Amino acid sequence: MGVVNATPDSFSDGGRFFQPAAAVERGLRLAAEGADMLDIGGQSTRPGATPVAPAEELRRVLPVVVALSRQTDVPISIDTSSAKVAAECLAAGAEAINDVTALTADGAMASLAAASGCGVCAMHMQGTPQTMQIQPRYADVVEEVFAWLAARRDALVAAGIARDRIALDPGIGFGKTAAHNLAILNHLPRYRALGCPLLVGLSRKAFIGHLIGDAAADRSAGTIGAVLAAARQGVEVLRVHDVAAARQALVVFEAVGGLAKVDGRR
Ligand code: HH2
Repeated sequence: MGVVNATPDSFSDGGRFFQPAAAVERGLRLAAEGADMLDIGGQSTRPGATPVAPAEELRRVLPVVVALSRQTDVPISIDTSSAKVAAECLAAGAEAINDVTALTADGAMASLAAASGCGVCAMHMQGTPQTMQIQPRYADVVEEVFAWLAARRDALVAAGIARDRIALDPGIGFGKTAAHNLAILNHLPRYRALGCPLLVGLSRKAFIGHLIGDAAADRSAGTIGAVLAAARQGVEVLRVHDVAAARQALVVFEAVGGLAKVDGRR
């Protein structure tokens, strides 16, 4: 999944693709690089980000969704927690909703997803982007995130969303310390028991800077290390900014036996 941030303030590429034309060009480039899906966002969810009104979010993303759905066959997901934004983007050609609140923030989101038959990604977050990095706390982060995702999966199915249209995401960096993120990334196979495809967004995130002891370093190479580890643990969808690099690494990793230990069959 390639990330297209039509925002002025995203944590790693804020402002670079804020203008619709730049975002469309970025999306087409990620598609050409081999993205299997494009995730279009009009609101940063980085820690402390200021919420954006749905009208402004729509102004940012709708032209991008319209243009990309005309110019590429790669499925488009809309990264939003607003049912109004999601509805307009689905009508314009998006096929999935990626909601970092797991469809809890907007009461109309689950019924929209159920009625439209779109794909859904439900992500775990402790708190909100405004509060989430103020002392996140868990007794057992792996199991608490697991239980929360299981409950959300059940609630979404009860709301009429087909189970095979739901992907679940433990939410790396969303209300988690570096230690919490590492615990989750070391136990990704646990989440297979949820019975839904797993999506993980770890691209360029702060835990990489923390691990190498340099918060300001370029995190591209660290991202690739984490992408390969997640793939080896069976994660189906990897949300990344640099599709070409991730795809090249994954192709080679698989070809040289990197996935072999997953199931022992090869
Ligand atoms: N991470 C970000 C945004 N959306 N969605 C899912 N499902 N999982 C994630 O881990 C995830 C996400 C944050 O990354 P980015 O979009 O690059 O930054 P920003 O929120 O600042 O725009």
